[in-house]
Amino acid sequence: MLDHCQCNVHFDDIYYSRVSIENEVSLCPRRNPVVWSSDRNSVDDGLTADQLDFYDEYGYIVLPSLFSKVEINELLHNITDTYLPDIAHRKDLLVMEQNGQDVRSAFEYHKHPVFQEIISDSRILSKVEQILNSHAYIHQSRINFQKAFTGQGFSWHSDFETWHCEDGMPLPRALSAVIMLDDTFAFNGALMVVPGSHKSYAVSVGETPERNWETSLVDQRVGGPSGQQLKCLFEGASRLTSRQTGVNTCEDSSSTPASSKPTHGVQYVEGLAGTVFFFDSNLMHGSHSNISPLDRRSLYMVYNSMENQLKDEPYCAPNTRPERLATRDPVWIHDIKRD
Ligand code: 6CS
Ligand code: FE
Repeated sequence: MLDHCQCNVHFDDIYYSRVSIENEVSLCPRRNPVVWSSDRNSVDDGLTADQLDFYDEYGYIVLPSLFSKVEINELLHNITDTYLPDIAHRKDLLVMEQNGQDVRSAFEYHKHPVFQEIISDSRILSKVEQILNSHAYIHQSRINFQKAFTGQGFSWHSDFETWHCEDGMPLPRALSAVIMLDDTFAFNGALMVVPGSHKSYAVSVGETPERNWETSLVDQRVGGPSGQQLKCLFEGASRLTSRQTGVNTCEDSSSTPASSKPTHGVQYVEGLAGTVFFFDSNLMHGSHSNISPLDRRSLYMVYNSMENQLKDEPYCAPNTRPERLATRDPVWIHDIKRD
């Protein structure tokens, strides 16, 4: 395995992306840890050593029944009866579906008083801080509605690619915790992940347009992987190179013989309401549209390490995104009360 990533010409930024032409190597091994602590000591409300190993290897973990039905109903009540009415005048916090009728996402709920408990709930925060091996703060919060019949999907992407390029997040030392608010099945739009894909960084082609965020949250046009990169990730390869042949080929970074190479494929993340799904910021994921009669609502909390706070300038975009999409105000870090 090469110990030097030749992904791009920007050697001062190992996660540079949104290049104008396809480079020699466009899929390169991750250069930072996934689980940032080196020990596997038990932590109150933390993950077990086996769970941490699973998260490290596959980039996600699904924990059923972390919240009770009563708690989920209370969250739903806070969303529909308090939060949405309270932000009715803040159209900037809402992202609508392309039909213009249905709310697709509502952002920045973590600043509202009714959600202070949930963002600091130790069932989530302890696991997050254990993985990140540091204190954490909310980088972004949003409620996804994926409404029955009309909720649209999302094309394949790595969140970190966007947070690095557009928000100035230095390293993939962040993760999402997702509370399933509805029973979630493959048929109502469950997120699809490529297990193991978090260990490769897919450099994308295409420069970030001005004010990209105005469209990217409905339809991401830059930052996503190519078909070839995805194919390699599905196959478990961590490099994509055209160096010798001029033809893109997948390369395994290990010395594993081709015949026993891991095939990661795609996994649906299913679970009943109350399940919590944690996934690494660089895990490749996407979803189908929901044409079923069942809503698939979920509460996203994106936690970033306190030691990985955003730079003033984005790495590969003309301007930074608004606070509602990328928190820069550390007050939200320190105000979180621990149990
Ligand atoms: O642009 C963002 O920050 C968001 N977009 C997607 C598709 N996923 C994660 C992230 O919240
Ligand atoms: Fe995402």
